[in-house]
Amino acid sequence: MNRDLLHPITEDEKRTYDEDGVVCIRGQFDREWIDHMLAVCTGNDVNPGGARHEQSDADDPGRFVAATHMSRENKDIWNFALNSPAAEIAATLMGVDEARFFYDQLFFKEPGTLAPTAWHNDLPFWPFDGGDVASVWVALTPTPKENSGLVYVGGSHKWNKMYYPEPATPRDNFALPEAEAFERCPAFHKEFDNPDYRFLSWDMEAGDCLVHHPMAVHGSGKNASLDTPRVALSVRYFGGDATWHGKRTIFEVPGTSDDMFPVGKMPINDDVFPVVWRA
Ligand SMILES: O=C(O)CCC(=O)C(=O)O
Repeated sequence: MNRDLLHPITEDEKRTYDEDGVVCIRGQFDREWIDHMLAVCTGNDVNPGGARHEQSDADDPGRFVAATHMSRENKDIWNFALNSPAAEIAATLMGVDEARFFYDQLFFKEPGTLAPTAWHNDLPFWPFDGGDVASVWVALTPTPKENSGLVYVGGSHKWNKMYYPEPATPRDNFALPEAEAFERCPAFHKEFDNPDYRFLSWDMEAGDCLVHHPMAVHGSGKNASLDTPRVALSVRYFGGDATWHGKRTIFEVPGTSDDMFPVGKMPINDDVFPVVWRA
């Protein structure tokens, strides 16, 4: 399993991340990582630990399972977050000289799952402020656009819009009052022909990843494949200008509490947010 990048991150990739709020990075994780992480994430009936939520619409032929903070219980996912190239990829694209691990999240859609992932940007879910909180969304199965490939609105990270945080799978009383007041994210799939927007999506091979900015608007559709699950692992990191805001939703990293860090300062705690990369 490779710890170092398999090839350097290019200036072009850095520019794309800055301008579009997302960049597709191909082939940075070796086959061993991807086979292992797919087995870890989907074993035990897609129950690798952490907080697991299932979308359970009776008329959906497939299940949409999302899980967070698996790494706090699952040493393989912790190892991936800390020792795979994901941390260096995120740090390099953010342009920070030190990056800390934030948390991990699994997105699993069985073959034929109709459930979309609602359009959203990530920062409104989180107790952070700042732009340097990057997600590395790693495809663990081949994910062509039609099989629930992620779609981004290019440049939307510069809109400075905090959209209402719609959880990937339904949750009661998810948003706290501050976030409850955020405007609903438009249904951008109805705007695909609108030339005012630049929609970005990619046919992904297993082992390719998308790295996105916390304000980049994104979502995904159904998994049209009738034989291949769509499995993706997002690992998230922060550095640079990231500071503590306090909870906007019920989302909470295990081991933290709302008043544990001073607002407006980077949350420094090596147990919950270990340093994973230094320039
Ligand atoms: O995989 C998906 O459908 C959603 C991924 C996502 O929203 C994220 O990683 O931030």
